[in-house]
Amino acid sequence: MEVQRKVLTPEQIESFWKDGVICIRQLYTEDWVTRIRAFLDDIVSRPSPITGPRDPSSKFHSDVNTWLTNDEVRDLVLYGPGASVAQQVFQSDRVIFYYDQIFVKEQLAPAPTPWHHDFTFWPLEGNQIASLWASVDPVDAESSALEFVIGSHRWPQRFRAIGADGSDFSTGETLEEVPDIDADRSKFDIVSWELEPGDALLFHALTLHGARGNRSVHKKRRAIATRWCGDDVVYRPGKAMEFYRHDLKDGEPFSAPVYPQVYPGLIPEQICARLAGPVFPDPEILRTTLQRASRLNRVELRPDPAVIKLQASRPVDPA
Ligand SMILES: O=C(O)CCC(=O)C(=O)O
Repeated sequence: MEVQRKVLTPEQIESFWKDGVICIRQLYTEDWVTRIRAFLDDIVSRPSPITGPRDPSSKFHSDVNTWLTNDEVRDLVLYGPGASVAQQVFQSDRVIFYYDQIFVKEQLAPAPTPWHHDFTFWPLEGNQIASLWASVDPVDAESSALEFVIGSHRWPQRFRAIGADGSDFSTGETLEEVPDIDADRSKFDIVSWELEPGDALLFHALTLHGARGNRSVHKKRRAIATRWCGDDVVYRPGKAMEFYRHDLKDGEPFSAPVYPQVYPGLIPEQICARLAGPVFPDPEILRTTLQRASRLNRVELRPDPAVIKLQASRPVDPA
């Protein structure tokens, strides 16, 4: 499959570093939008092994690492325009894919996305870390447009990692509370965009962002974020929940079969397992993560027990 590239202007690259977020109009072709729409609906009805069975009454659906089990998401990651735009803002020799996350807010889904930055959730260190977020539905303030605090990626603070459901992913570090931005929004330089399907937002891992619930009676807001890293990113264990086995050691350049190099090209021995079939979470790591989560009584994850059993005897990752 041919890799899609999109050329950013020098102004867009400069704005990314100055503001911490840019809007890239019509990044995804109509064909990609159709495919993304189809796989988002598919994932909502058949969640990944990490997320497990869904609560049918919920109007908010999130899932992670779906590229490892869904071939359509895999193709978007490996052959879509994400790696190309990340490379241009990072100006790096290599671009590594970290993971994908879906955020589907149905009509009148009340849940806001609390203000946060992503950096403190992730076992990474470096400055070349960004997410590419896009919705396959038109988005406006009513239908849960993402909002960003301009320039917050240049602030010195690192904030507590609180998930959308209130789960606290912060580890031993001393982290500050995210400021109460909604208490006085005039103190902050907040930006958001009305988007059409195909448009995308590229934002730095330290940029504070959030969204209100979906107040639209008519519009769903079906979105996917893909997360990308450049040359300066290293692995820092213990910062977040992990689900997959890899051989990365503290401080090593961030890349592994479950975090593959995509730019300047795939590395055959790294990507072969995923091209050969789905890659499931490591049962042992998943169990430990779940035990930790339930011990802390912080996070509710409901992986599909059948998948854990199925995978118990299957090596996940040849690295
Ligand atoms: O789509 C949303 O509501 C949240 C997106 C988000 O927080 C992210 O992609 O990091």
